[in-house]
Amino acid sequence: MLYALLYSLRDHFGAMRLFRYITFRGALAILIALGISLLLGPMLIRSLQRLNLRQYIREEGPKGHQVKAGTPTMGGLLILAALTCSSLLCIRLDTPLFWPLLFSTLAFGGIGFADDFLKMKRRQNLGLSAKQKFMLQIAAAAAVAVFLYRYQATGLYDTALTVPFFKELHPQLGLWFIPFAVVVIVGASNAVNLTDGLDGLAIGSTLIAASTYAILTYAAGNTIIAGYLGIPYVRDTGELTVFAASLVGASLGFLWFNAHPAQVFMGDVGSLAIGAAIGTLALIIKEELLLVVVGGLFVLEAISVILQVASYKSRKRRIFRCAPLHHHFELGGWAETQVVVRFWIVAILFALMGLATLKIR
Ligand code: 57M
Repeated sequence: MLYALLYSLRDHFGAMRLFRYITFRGALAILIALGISLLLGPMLIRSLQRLNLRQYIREEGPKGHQVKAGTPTMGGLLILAALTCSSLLCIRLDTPLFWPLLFSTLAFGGIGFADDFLKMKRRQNLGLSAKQKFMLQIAAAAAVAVFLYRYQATGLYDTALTVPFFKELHPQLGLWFIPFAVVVIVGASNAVNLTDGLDGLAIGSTLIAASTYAILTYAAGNTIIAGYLGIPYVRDTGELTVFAASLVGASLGFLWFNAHPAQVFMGDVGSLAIGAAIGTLALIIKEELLLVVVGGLFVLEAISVILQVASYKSRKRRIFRCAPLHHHFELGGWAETQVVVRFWIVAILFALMGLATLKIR
């Protein structure tokens, strides 16, 4: 919006030329999202407390978590407000693929909101049924997947897969792109959701993944950089760097309040939305398989649950003290902040590996 309003004034105020640059508007988006978060955060936390939208802690959880009972949740509303306002202000609104990306983020946020709200209303940690939640997620992801599939008719998008390390390999998925895209978006959303189990863990990991995808998006939207790196050039996606930057700013802002001891949890409204945003962005810039590397921490957390459930169902024995992985280390004697910061270090290593694959092709 600011681009449309201010760039046209460049003849009168030379500084307005800056609004032409994605990097400038990206930096501005970080600051605006951070500012909105820090400004609205205390008010939102007070409102959540007043409305008694507080976390119910499951008894079977780690004993140390009982002290967290009563912490306000649904703080993801703050993340979505900062992300949406900052993006709308700083991005060029004539960017076609911004709208399915924003739809995916807010649709998953809406599913999470419904789940959180029902949990609070029922005064227990049971919101939507797993089946209801899953069906709604598939429906929302399918809408985005079908849009992207049909969008390739414009010649501005290709459903062919990008395979890390194999520059020449671009298997055409055709109609299979739709179920594949649904798996990417729903998988990313639930992986972030599972990760959100310790103060600052999910939002700090999001900050790392969003920063990495801001770099990848800028590269994918720039013909020269994309050509040099041998990655797909996806026209008009450079603007989506501003969306990723807004997510970086919103993550920094939420981390201010979610750092241990957390004043607020993001709730499913935040975790489902964040995962959908990152998954959809990865699909749009054709770096969907790279998401497994860049979002490696989220993948590890999800795999730990899959292995634990499979092992318990088949052998009646657990592999981990408790899944997801962060609880295994917490029950092993690591302090919560030790688990979180060490998991952030692992997330940074995964992100660096993801960036390194760009040249190794
Ligand atoms: C999402 N939610 C946190 C908070 C946050 C199949 C099974 C693995 C499912 C999984 C599960 O329930 N996942 C739900 C994780 C919860 O956080 C709330 O949920 C939102 C995110 N969706 O925003 O509102 C708890 O996490 C803690 N927390 C913090 N700080 C934060 O900033 O301390 C969250 C954010 C909060 C708070 O205690 O209440 C969660 O952990 O439920 N289940 C689990 O993760 C459970 N694992 C488990 O049952 N493992 C089993 C089997 C099923 C694999 C096993 O290992 O045998 C653990 N979580 C809980 N209790 N609460 C352990 C038991």
